[in-house]
Amino acid sequence: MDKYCSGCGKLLQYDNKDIEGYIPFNKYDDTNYCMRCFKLIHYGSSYNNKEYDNEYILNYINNKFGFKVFLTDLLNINNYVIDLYKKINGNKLLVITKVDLLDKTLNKNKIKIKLKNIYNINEDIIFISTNKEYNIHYLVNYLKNKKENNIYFLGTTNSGKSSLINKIIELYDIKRDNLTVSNKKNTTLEFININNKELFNIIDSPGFIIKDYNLNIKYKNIIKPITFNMKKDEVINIDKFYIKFKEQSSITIYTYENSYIKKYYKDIEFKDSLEVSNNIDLCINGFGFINIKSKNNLLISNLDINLISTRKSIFGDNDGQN
Ligand SMILES: Nc1nc2c(ncn2[C@@H]2O[C@H](COP(=O)(O)OP(=O)(O)OP(=O)(O)O)[C@@H](O)[C@H]2O)c(=O)[nH]1
Ligand SMILES: [Mg+2]
Repeated sequence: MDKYCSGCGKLLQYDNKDIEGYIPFNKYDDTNYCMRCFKLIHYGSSYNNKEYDNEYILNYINNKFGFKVFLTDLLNINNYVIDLYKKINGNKLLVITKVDLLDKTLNKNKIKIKLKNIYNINEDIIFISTNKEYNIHYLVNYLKNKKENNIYFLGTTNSGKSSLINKIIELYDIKRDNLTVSNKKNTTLEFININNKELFNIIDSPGFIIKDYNLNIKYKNIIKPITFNMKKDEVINIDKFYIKFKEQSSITIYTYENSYIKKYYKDIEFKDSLEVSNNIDLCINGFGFINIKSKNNLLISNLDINLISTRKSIFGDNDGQN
C-alpha cells in the first residue's frame, strides 16, 4: 500500500534519492517521514524543493468546497499577497500570524480596520500567535461555527500554516504525527488531509511563493518601529539597499530589529526613482515596510523595484500607537 510522508505529504519511495519522498529501503517500514523532512526537523537543512506554482494552487483550491483560511504575517501583507488572497473563491478568512513579533504598542484593532479599508477586504480578519497560543481557541471556535466539513489552510510559504495545524493537533488531542515546520521556503509539498473525529477536516497546503527580498537574518526578532527624520537629499542605507529622499520627511521602518540601518549624505548611483504621495507605506516583499509621511521623490539603489508596492499607511496619522 502507498505510504505518504507525515511531514510534507509526499509519496514515500525508495527508488530515487534525488526525488522527493525518498527514504532508504531498510527504513521504509519503520518511519513515517521522508529523508528531506528528517533532515529539516533534525538539522534544519534540506535540498532544493520543487515549487508548485501559484496558479496550480489557486486552481486546485478554487475547485474545492469548504472554508478557506488564508495566513500571512503583518510584514508580508502587500499588494502581491492580497492579490492572491482575493483570487481565492468562496467563503474565507484572513489570519494574521506571528503577532508575538509585533511591538506591544501597535494597536491591532486599528490595523485591522485600516487593512479592511485600504485593501477593500469584506471578510473577517483574526490575529493569532501559534508560539504564544494567542487566539488559537478563538480561531478554532470561529471555524467550528462555519459548520463546514473541510477547512483549508492556505497562504504564503513560511506564514505558519503547518505550525498552526500542529498546535491545533496538540491542543485538541488529534492523533496525528506532526507536520514538518521550518524557516525554509516550501516546507510542505502537497495538500495534506488531516481527518479527525475531534474537529473539522483540516487540510494543509504548499505555500504560495512570492519573489521577495532576501533578508539575511536567521532569527526573526520583535518588530520595533524605528523613526528617522530624513532631510532633503539625505540617504538611508537599510541592509543592502539605499533610498535617497528628495524632500524632507519623517519615516518609520517596520522590519526585524536587527536589520542594519544607517543614514547619511552619499553620492552613489541610483538606478530607479519612485514618486510617492503623503503618508504611504512603501512595502518591500519579504522585508517589511517603510512609512513615509511627506510627498516625496525617492531614488532607489540596490533593490529590485519589482519587490516594491505602495499603499495608504496602515497606521493613519497617529502611527497606530496606543
Ligand atoms: N515568531 C513566530 N514564528 C512562527 C509562528 N508560527 C510559525 N512560526 C515560524 O515560521 C516559520 C514557518 O513556519 P511553517 O509552519 O513551516 O510555515 P508554512 O506556512 O507551513 O510554510 P510552507 O510549508 O513552506 O508553506 C517557522 O520557522 C516557524 O517556527 C509564530 O506564531 N510566531
Ligand atoms: Mg507548511
